[in-house]
Amino acid sequence: MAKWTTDTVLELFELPLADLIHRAQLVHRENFDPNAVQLSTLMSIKTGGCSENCGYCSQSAHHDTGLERQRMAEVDEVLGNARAAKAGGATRFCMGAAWRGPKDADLDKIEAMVRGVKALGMETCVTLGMLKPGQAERLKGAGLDYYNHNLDTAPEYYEQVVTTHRYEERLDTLKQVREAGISVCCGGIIGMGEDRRMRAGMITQLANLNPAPESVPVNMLVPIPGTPMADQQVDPMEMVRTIAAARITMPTSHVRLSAGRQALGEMGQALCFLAGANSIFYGEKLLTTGNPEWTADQAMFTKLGLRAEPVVEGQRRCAH
Ligand code: SAM
Ligand code: DTB
Ligand code: SF4
Repeated sequence: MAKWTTDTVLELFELPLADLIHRAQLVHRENFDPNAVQLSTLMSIKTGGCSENCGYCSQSAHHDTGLERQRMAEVDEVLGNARAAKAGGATRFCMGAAWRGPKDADLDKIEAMVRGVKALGMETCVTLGMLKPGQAERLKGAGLDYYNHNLDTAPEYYEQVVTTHRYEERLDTLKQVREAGISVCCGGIIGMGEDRRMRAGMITQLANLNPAPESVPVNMLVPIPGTPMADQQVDPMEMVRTIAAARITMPTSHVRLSAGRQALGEMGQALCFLAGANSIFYGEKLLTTGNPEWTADQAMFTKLGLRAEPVVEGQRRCAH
């Protein structure tokens, strides 16, 4: 039986902001140290030329975004970046590829990357698109901790975002990841022209996954010139409300304040942390777009009294 309905989640979105933040804080403090933030660093290991037509994406071959395509990175380069991320304070290294899904032959190199990053003592995450039977098991065998695969929006809006694959196919990959014993990182984007009810619908879908994703990245659209969504924008306060709704409906998940931190600025990010965000992408680049400098993030942490979470995600602080 579904735990949440779009109507009940929409009611959360419509609360006065102070009431919404108060509820999110109560849930957050019951389940986490409210001043700790988990740090993940991203690397694009295969850039551009993707067969899919996701309307927000700089890497789709269907849009003329001027992005330079790059072949799959070499294992040594990836491990060099992972070492630098670890030295900078990140605990998880996330590798992203612009694919509809990996070929079996691609996985040989991916397995080596996962093994290498794991050997550095970091948590591992990959986002490679849709998986075929057997692929999740191979990734698990290499030591993969998390697979990122976002639902991105409400089911009824998905066709306005992408037509080269279906929502059900995303759910199928998530099922394979779960069954292989890999933790799920699954979230979405706000600011793609959806309305508030659809934002609530997306959170409802995520919260009703059984179990809920261990990590929930909430992205605010980074508009990319040349994509169909180049001119979209959203009130940043909707980001705060979406994060609070994620926190309340997925109490023990890490909620990641993901793309959009540069546009939010420090004040906007502070509100997101108050709303229950407790993870960020840390490092000067996301996949193809910018992210705050490491030094700017360190200064923000000092200002807000936040500290990097030292523990792995499986070992949550819980009052009960
Ligand atoms: N190809 C894989 C896939 O689609 O799952 C992995 C990479 S894809 C770039 C990972 C996620 O990044 C997307 O699902 C989306 O949520 C987010 N994303 C991509 N471009 C974005 C943008 N311009 N603004 C905000 N989020 C974005
Ligand atoms: C996620 O939800 N956000 C990250 C990660 N998962 C792979 C990617 C954000 C990409 C932002 C646009 C870009 O840099 O291309
Ligand atoms: Fe971008 Fe992933 Fe869609 Fe490809 S499948 S266009 S990389 S979001």
